[in-house]
Amino acid sequence: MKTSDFEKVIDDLFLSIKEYYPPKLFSAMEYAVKSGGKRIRPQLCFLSADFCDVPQDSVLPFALAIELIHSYSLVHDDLPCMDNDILRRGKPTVHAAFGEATALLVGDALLNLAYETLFSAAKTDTDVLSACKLIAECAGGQGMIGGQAMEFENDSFTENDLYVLDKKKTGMLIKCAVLSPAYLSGSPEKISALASFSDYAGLAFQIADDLIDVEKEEKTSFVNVCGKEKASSLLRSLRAKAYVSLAKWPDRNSELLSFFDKLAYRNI
Ligand code: GRG
Repeated sequence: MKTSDFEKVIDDLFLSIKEYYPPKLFSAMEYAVKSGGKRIRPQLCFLSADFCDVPQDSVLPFALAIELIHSYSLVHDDLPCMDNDILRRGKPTVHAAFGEATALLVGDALLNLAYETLFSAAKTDTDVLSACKLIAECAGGQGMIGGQAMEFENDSFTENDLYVLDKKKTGMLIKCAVLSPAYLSGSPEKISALASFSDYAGLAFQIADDLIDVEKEEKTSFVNVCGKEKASSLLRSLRAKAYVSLAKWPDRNSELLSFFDKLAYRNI
């Protein structure tokens, strides 16, 4: 799906809910979701659907829900009680623009909207239901929220701790974006290959982020804990493993593999 088509889907979703939401909450939700995100997870979801020979339309609710979950996580992550950031994507964060109470509610409302989207898709199809459950697990306490909690429950991290933390905090939304389409493919082999690929992609995405933010000196940065050289060499070895994981499908793997390179070797 073209990015512009996905933006139209988001616009339509917001139009369809507008009359039911208090105006400030609605505006702040729109601001959170439509302020220049790269839409990495939806793109991965559609590429994975192509790889699995699954129609992109059937994974659209997954892509949408995952992007809503991603958006809520950034709003909450920026709050004063978490990272206390006032800028995101070069613009005031949601709490800076709309106030802290609204930002908290924006996150809650986006998360619930994500599950409304998934429930509308699930009906009685068991593969779709399994994919929806996967998304909920990846977003929750054993996934992204669990990773975020680890960060606040510990003062320092070893390299091994970071593998666990990043696999959860950053990796799990990437994982469900890549893996949920595979659940519709009925192919255990592709499910297993994409599970590995998504693990490597999630970790590579975070290490790339740490290399970009090198001067931030965060306690959870691979660059701080292991050094720049080691982080770069980790990236190279993740790339090699990602390529091996999809090597069995040389005629289908190129789009996902080039996207891996975009994630791992980006500079924004
Ligand atoms: C607060 C529940 C809760 C979770 C927070 C996602 C997250 C967990 C925190 C955000 C901060 C962070 C550094 C996360 C690592 C993943 C990451 C680099 C997110 C940014 O993703 P992009 O680059 O963002 O896809 P855009 O702006 O393009 O949407």
